[in-house]
Amino acid sequence: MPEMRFSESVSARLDDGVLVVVIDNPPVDALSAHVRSGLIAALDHATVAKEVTGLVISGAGRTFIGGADIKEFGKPMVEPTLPQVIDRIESFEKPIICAVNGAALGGGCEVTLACHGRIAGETASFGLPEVKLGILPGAGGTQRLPRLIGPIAAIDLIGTGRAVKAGEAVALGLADVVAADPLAAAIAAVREYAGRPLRRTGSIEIPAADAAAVSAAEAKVLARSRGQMAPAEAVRLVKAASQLDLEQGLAEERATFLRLRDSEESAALRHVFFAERAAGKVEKLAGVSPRRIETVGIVGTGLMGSGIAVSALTNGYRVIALEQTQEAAAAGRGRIAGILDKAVQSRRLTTEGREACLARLDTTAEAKTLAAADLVVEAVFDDLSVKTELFRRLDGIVAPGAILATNTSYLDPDAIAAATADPSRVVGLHFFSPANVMRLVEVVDCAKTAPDVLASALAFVKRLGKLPVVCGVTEGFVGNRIFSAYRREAEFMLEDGALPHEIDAAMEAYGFPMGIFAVNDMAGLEIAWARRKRLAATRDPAERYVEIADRLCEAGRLGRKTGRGWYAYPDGERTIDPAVTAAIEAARAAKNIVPRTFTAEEIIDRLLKAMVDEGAALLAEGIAARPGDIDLVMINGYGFPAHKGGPMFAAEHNR
Ligand code: T1G
Repeated sequence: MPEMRFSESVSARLDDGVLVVVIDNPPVDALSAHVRSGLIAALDHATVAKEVTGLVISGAGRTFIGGADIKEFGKPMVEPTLPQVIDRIESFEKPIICAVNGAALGGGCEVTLACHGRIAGETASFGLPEVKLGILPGAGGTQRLPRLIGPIAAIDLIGTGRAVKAGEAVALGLADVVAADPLAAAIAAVREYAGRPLRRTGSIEIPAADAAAVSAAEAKVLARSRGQMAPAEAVRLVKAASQLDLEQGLAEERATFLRLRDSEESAALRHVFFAERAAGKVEKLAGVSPRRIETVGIVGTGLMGSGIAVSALTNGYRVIALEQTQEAAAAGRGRIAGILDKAVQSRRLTTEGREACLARLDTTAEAKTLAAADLVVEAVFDDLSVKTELFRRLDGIVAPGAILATNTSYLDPDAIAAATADPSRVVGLHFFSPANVMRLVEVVDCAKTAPDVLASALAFVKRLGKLPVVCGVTEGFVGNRIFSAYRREAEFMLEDGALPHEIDAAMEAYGFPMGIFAVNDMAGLEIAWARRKRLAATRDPAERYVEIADRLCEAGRLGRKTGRGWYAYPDGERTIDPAVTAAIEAARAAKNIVPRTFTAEEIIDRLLKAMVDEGAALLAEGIAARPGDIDLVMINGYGFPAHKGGPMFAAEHNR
C-alpha cells in the first residue's frame, strides 16, 4: 500500500483497513504547526475513506511526541491549535489507538489521553512536565488525566511534572497495556474495537477521592514549588475537574495556560531549558570524538569520592576506588554500599541493580590497579602538594591514553596538570556534594587540555545523567567565584545594618531553598576561614573587609556541626542568636557605621548585582562562555530559583 502524506511531517499507510499514522518531526516529534495540520488532514481522510475502520497514531524515532513545539512559544498561534486537534481525536467516530513508542510528554501525553486506547511500548514514558516550563498542560491534561487515573495521582504527576515509565503508567491506568511491539498491538486493538462503543476519556466520571488525601497531595506539591505559580495553578485545575463539566474545565484550563505562557516565570524556565541544551555544546569541539571510557578510577572514597563512585556505578561504569590502606578501602566500600542501600530503600534502584553495581566495583589500596582505568577522578583532600604528588604518581601508572581529572574546588588545575608528563590529558571535573545527587559538574578546560579529553569529560558527565558546564581556569571557577562575591556583599550588608536572618528571609522569599548564612552554617565556616587566612597576606589593605565571620570562627562557631554558627541550633532548630547580633553590632561600632534598615527588595537587588557583576567579569575574562552557563551553575549548584532564570537572566529582566 503506498504511503499517504498529510503534511511534511505526517504520513500514513493503510494496514488492512487500519490507517497507521506516523509523526516524523525530528528531533523529538514535537507538535509543530505542520504536525497539527497533518493530523487534521489524516482525520479528514479517515472520515471520508470508507475502507478506513480506525486509526493508529505513532511517532518515528525514539520519541512518541515530545510535546508542544517550545520554539513556537511567544509567536502568534497558528491554527489548528492543539486543543482543536485533540478534541477532534476524542470525538472521532472511528476508533483511534496510540502506539506509544517512546516519550509522550506534554501535548504528546495529552494526545494519548484523547485517544480511545493507549498501548505502551517497553521504552514508553508518559509525563506532563509543563510546570517545569512555568506553564500547565494547555490541551486538556488537567481535565482528562484525573478522569483516567484519579485526582490524587494526577496532582502528583501534573504538579511535579514527573514522567512515569510504561509499567507505572499501566499500574496507574494511564496506559492499557505494555507491548513489545506497540504498533502491532495497537493495530490489533483497533480491529478488536469494531462495533463496540468508544471509550472517550472526557466522558469518564472522575473517581471519588478522599478529601484528606487530596489535600495531602496538594500540600506536597506546594511545599516543593517555593513561590512558583504554575504548580499551584495546575493543582487548582485538577481539583476543579471534579466540580466542572469537561467543557467548562477545558475553558478554565486554556485561560490559565495562556496567562501563564506569557508570564515572566515561564520565560525564565524556557530560558533555562534552552540554556541546558546549549551547555553541552562547545563550538571548538565540533567534529571531535570523545575517547572510550568504560572503567573509572576514583582516588579517595570520602563523601565526595563515594558519591562520584555511586553515580558512575549506577550509570553502568566499572569503578576502581583507591584508598591509602586496606581498612580505608573497606570503609569506602561500606560507604558506597550504604548509599546504594538508601537508593534501594527509596526505590530509585532495584536490589538486582545494587548487586550489579557492587559487582562492578573494585576497592583497593594498590595504586597500580588504576592501570585499567580509562579515566581517573581524584577526590582527595584539597591541598596542592597532595594533589600534585598524586598526579605525578598517577601519570606513571595509567595507560597513555587515559584521562586524569581533578575535583579541586579552589586550587589551580594547571599547577596540578604541570606535575604530569602529559598535561594535555588533564581536565577538571568539579562535582558538587553530595555528588550522587547534585546534577551540576563544572568541567574545567585547563590551559593544555586536549580537545578530545574535554569532549570525553563532557560525554562522561552526560552519561552520569548530570549537567556539564564548561569553564576556564580561575580561582573557584564560575560558581565559587560568584558565591564568594555575593557572600562578600551579604557581609557588607551585615555591617551596614541587616541581620543574618533578614538576609536569609529575603533570599528564601525570593525562592532560594535556604539563605546564605543558613547555607554557610550547614557547610561549615572553616573552609572559607582557612582561605581568608591564606589570602590575608596578599589582601589589599584598602579593600573593605568584614571581620565578623572571623570572630565567629575564633569563638568556635563553625556552623551546625559545632551546634552554633550564624545561628544557634537548640533542638536542631535554626534560631537567632543574640551573641551573633552582639558581634555584628560590635563590628559596626568599631568602624563607626551607623546601621540602617534594609527592605527585602533591596537585599535581593544588592545580592543580584554582586552576582551579575562577577558573572560579567567571568564572561569578559573568557572563563564562562555564555550568560546562560552562569545561570545554570547558580541554579543547579547554589539554589538560585530556576523560575527566576538564574542571576544573569533575572538581572536583564529587572527582577
Ligand atoms: N519543542 C521543541 N524542541 C524541543 C522540544 C520541544 N518540546 N523538546 C526538545 N527539543 C529539542 C531540544 O531543544 C534539542 O534541540 C533537541 O530537541 C533534543 O533535545 C500544550 C504546552 C523529549 C525527553 O517539556 O524533555 O506540550 O539542542 O537534548 O535528551 O500542554 O527533550 O538539538 O537544537 O533534550 O533525547 C512539554 C521537553 C512542552 C519536553 C528528549 N514538553 N523535552 O530528550 O534530547 S509544553 C516538554 C524533553 C506542552 C501542552 C504544552 C527532552 C526529551 P537541539 P534533548 P533528549
